[in-house]
Amino acid sequence: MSTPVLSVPTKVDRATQAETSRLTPRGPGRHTTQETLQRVARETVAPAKLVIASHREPYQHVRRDGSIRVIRSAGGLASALDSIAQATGATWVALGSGNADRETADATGRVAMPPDKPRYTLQRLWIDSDEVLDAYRRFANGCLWPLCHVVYVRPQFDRDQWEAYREVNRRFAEQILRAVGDEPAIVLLQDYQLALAARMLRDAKPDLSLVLFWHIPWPNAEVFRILPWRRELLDGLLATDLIGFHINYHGFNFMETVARELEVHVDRERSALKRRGHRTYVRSYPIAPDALEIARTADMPTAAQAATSLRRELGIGDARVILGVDRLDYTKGIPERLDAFERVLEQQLPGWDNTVMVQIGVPSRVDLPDYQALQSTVSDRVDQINARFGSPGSPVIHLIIDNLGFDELIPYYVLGDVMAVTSLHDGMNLVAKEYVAARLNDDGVLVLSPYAGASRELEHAIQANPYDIDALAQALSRALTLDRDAQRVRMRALREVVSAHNIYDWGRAMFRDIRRLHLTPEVRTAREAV
Ligand code: GDG
Repeated sequence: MSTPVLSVPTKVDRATQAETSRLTPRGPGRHTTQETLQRVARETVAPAKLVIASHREPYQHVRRDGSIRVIRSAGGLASALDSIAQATGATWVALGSGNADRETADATGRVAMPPDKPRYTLQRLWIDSDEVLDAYRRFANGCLWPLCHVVYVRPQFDRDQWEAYREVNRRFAEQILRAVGDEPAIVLLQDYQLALAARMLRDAKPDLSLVLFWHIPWPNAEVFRILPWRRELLDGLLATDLIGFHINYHGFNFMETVARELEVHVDRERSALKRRGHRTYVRSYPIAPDALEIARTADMPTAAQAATSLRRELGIGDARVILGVDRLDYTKGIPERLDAFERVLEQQLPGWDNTVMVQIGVPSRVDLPDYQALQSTVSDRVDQINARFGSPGSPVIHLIIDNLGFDELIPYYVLGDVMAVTSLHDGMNLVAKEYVAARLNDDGVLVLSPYAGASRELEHAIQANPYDIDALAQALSRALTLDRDAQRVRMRALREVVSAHNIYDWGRAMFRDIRRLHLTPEVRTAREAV
C-alpha cells in the first residue's frame, strides 16, 4: 500500500483471511494482523532502539472522585502505535495531559505502559509555562491547520506563537535524545505539531533514522508560500529520511513546495528530495481503521439492539437516517451538509419525506475562536432548520454534541442509511471507512467529498462537491432513493477496498520501507562509514 513511485506488494496473511472472510469481504489480497505488524516492527528496529513521538499521549492518568483511572487514547492510530511500541520495547514521548499524570510517573516523567502488562516506556513531557504550551497549540491549530487545509479560514501568523512552537519542538527533541542515549535509533514522529523536531534531532545525532507521518493535507506551493517561517519549517522536515502522507497528491504538493522554496534536487525517479547530500524519501501510506474490529462490534447483537434503542430514544420510528460523525471542525463541512439537507427538504427532492439527519459533533479545540464560532453556527442552523421543517418533539435534525466511546459509536454506523462525509478538505477521513466497515449487510450509501483523501480509494461512494449546495443536495437525494441492488453493488465494492488494508498494514508498510530503502540505523551507519 505504499506508493507513489515504489509500490510495495506484501504477502497474503492466510490465517487472517480465513478469520475475516465472514465479516469482511475478500479484498484484493490480505489483512495484516497486529502480530504481523509487531513482528515486522521488531525485525526492522532490532538491534536499534525505537522512539515514537506525538503530541498526544497514548494513556492518561485521570483523578476522578478520589481515585485514579487510566484512560487509553481512542482510535486505530493510537492502538497501532501502541502495538508497535509494545513489540519493540520503545520509548514514547508525548505531552503529559492528564490531571494525575505527574503523580503516576517517576521524577523524570517516565511510566511503564500498558498499565496491566508493561512493555514500553511512556516518557511524559511537561511544558511548565501554560503560556508557551498555549501558544504552541495555537500555532499548530490556528496557523498550520488552516494553512494546510485550504478552507478559507485565515491562518493566524504570530511570531510569539511560532517561537513557542519551536520551543516545544526543541523540548520534544531533548526528551527524545535523552531516551535514545548513545544507541542507534529509529524515531517515528507524528504529525504537524512536530515539524521542527527532526532538524534538531539530526543536528544533535546525525545517525538517527527519522521518519515523520503528516496526517493532514499538504497544500500547493502557492498556498504554502504565505507562511512567514516556511523555509525553517521545510528545512525541519527535510531532516527526516522518510516523510509519509495519506495520498500521493499531498506528497507531490510537498515536493513542489520544497522545490520552490529551497535549493534541492528533486529526484522524481526515487520520489525523493536531496539537499546537501541528505535524501528524504516521500511516500504515501493511506491510513485505515481496523475494519475487522469494527465489523466484529457491528456484528454483535448488542449493536443492532443499540441501534433500535436509538431509534426509539430519538423518536424517529422507521425514518431514513442521514448520519454525520465529525469532530466539530470547520474542515469537515458540517454547515454545508446542513444547508444541503435543508435544500432537500425545501425543494422536496426525492427521498425528502420521512427522513431525518443525526449529527454527532465531538467538541474540539474549544479554546480557539474559530471553533467556538463553528459550534454556534452549527447549533443555530440546526435550530433554524428544525423550526422550519420539524414539529415540536420531532425535529428533522438531531444534533448530539458529545464524545462517545467506540462501542457507543458503532450503533450509529448501523443506524445510518446514508453517511454524509462532506469535508472541505481532509487528509484521509477515517469515519468514511469506518461506516463502510460496519455495513455487514452491504446496504447503506456513502456520500463523500472529493476533497477527503478517502475519496481516492472509495470510488464507489456518491461523490459531491460540498461547496456546491445544489450538487450536495442532489447527491443526498440520490443516496436516499438508491434501490437495494444498487446499494449492494456500491457497498460491496467499497467493502472490498476497506477490508484490503487496515491500520496494521499502514504501520507495516512504513516499516517495510524503512528496511527496503536502507534507512535502518545499522545500514545508515555502514553507508556513512564507506
Ligand atoms: C486527522 C485528519 C485523518 C468520531 N467521533 C467519535 C470518535 N470518532 C473517531 C472516529 C475516527 C476519528 O474519531 C476521526 O478521524 P478522522 O479521520 O475522521 O478525522 P480527524 O480527527 O480530523 O483526524 C484526518 C486522521 O487524522 C488520521 O490520520 O484521517 O484526515 O484530519 O476514528 O471513529 N471516537 C470516539 N467517540 C466519538 O464520539 N471515541
